[in-house]
Amino acid sequence: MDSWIPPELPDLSAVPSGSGVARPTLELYDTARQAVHPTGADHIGAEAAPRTMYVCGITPYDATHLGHAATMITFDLVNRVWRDAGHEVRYVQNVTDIDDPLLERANRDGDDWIVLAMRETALFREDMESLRIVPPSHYIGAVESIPAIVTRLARLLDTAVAYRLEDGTGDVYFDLTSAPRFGYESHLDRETMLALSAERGGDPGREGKRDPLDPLLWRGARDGEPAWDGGALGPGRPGWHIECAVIALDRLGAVVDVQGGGNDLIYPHHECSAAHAEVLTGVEPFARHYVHAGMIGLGGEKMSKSKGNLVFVSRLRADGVDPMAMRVALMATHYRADRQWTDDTLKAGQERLAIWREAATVPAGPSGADLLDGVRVALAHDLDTPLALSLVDSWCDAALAGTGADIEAPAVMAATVDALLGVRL
Ligand code: 5CA
Ligand code: ZN
Repeated sequence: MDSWIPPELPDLSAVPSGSGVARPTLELYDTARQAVHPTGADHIGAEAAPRTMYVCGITPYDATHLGHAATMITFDLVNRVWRDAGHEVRYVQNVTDIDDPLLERANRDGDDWIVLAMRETALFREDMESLRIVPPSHYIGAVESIPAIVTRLARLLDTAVAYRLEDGTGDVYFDLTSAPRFGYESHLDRETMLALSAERGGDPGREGKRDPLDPLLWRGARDGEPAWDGGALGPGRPGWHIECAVIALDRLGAVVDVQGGGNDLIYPHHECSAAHAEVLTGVEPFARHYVHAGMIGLGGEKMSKSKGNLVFVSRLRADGVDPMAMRVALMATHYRADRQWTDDTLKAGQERLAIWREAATVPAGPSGADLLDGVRVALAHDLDTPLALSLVDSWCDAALAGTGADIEAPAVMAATVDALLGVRL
């Protein structure tokens, strides 16, 4: 499906590096390794190879809240840092445009699920554009991927990795014994997996499964629910985890550099997607880095559709809030931390942005090349935005105090925050 219009990216390659050091390698925390690890370090010819990233996108209802925005900004930073280092980036994001929660919401509101999904996806695109998020190279819906999913599932049925329940529903499950390393990504014990699975769309209590944790691959057609031709599977619709696995495999190959999303997806979603992909290809691990953004909360709880404690990007925009201030506010804290959104968070972002804008207009300031180097190093270290933003603050304070004689520096500062942090002054 269509993504959105890309922001203009200033070219920083003409700015001489202050220290003359080579561009730092992006290091990211990998949930599977439980450590910060350099990206691009684990494969032959990695230096010249394109970087690949799959990010779990929205289920299109209640979009775009600030939690979605924070997660999209996180992976936008990965994209920008890689590009700045000269890498080609192949980036795929999905839209879960068929799933139980989408149908439940459409039923609740008397909406057509297709209209709801199209409306919310359109709103998400607008919000992404306003936040200057570089669009994915492929923006892919689950529905348009059904034929590809069916082909892969047929293979899993043939090889007995998938099994059909014998209760007449036509539901097909993934046999977890085919994935002996299951759990390597999330490191959770079985009890926690059972609890999270029940909470996050799984059905550990379902009768007839070989293992309560076995995830759904194909849901047989039900009265009143949309269904597609599944060939040997029978009519129905795909399960959640297999959608992301197939979209990623089809567009990016058997292994991706980064599998991304919020930390609410660590289990079961990313554990199961990885298991599906690895059984389909025979190659592991599916992702060289499993990268997870912390949850944005409001009023002490995770911002979530089910709780309804949402602040929408579009609402703030309608109230006249500059999306660049939202971006600065969300980057003021580290992406991996679960954090609360308050009025003060936004106010601090707005004040900071105003100072940056003012400083960009001074005739000269401290070295722009040093600032660029500093921001590059900060971001390369697991996207340390608090440090990167404080370096910009320090440069601005000094420039506004009349310190420094670099007449190129105000423009370099503006280009740095634009290209690397996505903030247009
Ligand atoms: N469609 C699935 C992924 S395949 C999904 O989780 N959709 S979502 O609409 O619920 O979330 C979209 C993205 O935003 C996911 O990466 C999710 O992990 C992330 N996300 C959801 N809520 C928050 C939050 N409160 N804070 C940060 N990120 C969030
Ligand atoms: Zn996903």
